[in-house]
Amino acid sequence: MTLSESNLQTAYSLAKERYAALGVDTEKALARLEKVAISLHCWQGDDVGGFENPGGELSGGIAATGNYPGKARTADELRKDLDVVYSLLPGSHRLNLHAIYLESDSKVERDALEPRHFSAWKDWAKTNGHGVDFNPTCFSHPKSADGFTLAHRDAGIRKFWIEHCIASRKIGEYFGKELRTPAVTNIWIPDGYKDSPADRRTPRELLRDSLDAVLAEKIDPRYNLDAVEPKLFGIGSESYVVGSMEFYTAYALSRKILLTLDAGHFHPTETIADKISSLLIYLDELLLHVSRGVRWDSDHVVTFNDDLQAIAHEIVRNDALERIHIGLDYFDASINRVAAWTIGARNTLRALLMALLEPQAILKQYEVEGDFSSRLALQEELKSMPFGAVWDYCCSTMNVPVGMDFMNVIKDYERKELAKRA
Ligand code: RNT
Ligand code: ZN
Repeated sequence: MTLSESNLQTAYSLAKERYAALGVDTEKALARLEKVAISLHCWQGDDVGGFENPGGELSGGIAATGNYPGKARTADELRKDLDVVYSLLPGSHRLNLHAIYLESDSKVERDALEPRHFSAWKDWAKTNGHGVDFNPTCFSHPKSADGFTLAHRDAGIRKFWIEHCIASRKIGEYFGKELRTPAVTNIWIPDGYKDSPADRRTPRELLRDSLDAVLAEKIDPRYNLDAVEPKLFGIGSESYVVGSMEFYTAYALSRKILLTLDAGHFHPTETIADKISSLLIYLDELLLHVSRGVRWDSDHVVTFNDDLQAIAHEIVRNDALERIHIGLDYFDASINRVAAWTIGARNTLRALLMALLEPQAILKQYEVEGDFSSRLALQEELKSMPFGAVWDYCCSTMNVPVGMDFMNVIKDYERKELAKRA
């Protein structure tokens, strides 16, 4: 570490004093941050490949680009990589698993998946204290080759995907029971058209009916929570996506399930931060896929940008840390994958800490008084407050590397482990 322990303490004490002057208790903020569990997306570790069909092509209008060496080839390798990531994050975090990350000696069709195909994940999660979230994989499969799944016009194909989603909810329930924390099982499907459809309505009616069939069986919310994820467009579904924001917002509201907001799924200048307060008035809980679109839904590593800060601030301002499940969703194959995970996750935590350090009471008071000059002045001053010192202190007291030191761990792991993978 470049900073001595005593300097780190001093920097924190000074920061604490500055925040206290604004009525913000840094200790309270740190205690709240400690309880936040980020759901790490397993698919960053192997470019959304999974273990159902090693070497299979990624489809469904999403793409991982790059060929940085070291991608996980087996579930054991993936868990090993994840262990490194978790060791570099302050706090205790979750795993977000996709159905194609099953483990089985023989081929299992997706509509026949069972909890036992995930028992090694369950054991590992139990040992390490991770909650697990789950996702049916409705892409990268011959039955999704024409771009349609739950909204397919062929009843047989719809049935296959309905069965897969039902199996996925049961796997979510299994994780929830075993790990004593509900799994959020999130349904995202690629269904849509490259070019202007003649009929936008029928696929949406089919999707509604398929989802109703998937959700027909009630599962105890202590074990499994259901979520649906809208999207504006994908590669090959530029003109029309069946599961749009309006479709799923109305669906989630009417069926009392969760709505997922992925930061990369909207118009390029549209951010998800402003959607949170509206949706929380009507929906009990949300799931976020924190991501970063660059020009399109490119799933870049989450950086500490304005969008991320705005999302974190809205979660905190709405006092919604318990109602919003925070997951990450990106896949960058052009850099060290362990670093990609760690950088995005650390940024998300860092943004939440910054939000927890906001002097909400003063800002709100300025607003109520109509003193918008002071509101703006303070908002801008906050940007250069010594919040980095609080973050460093947080890392140090939670025994994870401070500053760039986490990269030493990753470089070391790259030399000893990742470099050996062909
Ligand atoms: C795709 C969605 C979806 C996927 C994962 C792999 O646009 O964001 O969440 O990224 O299911
Ligand atoms: Zn997503």
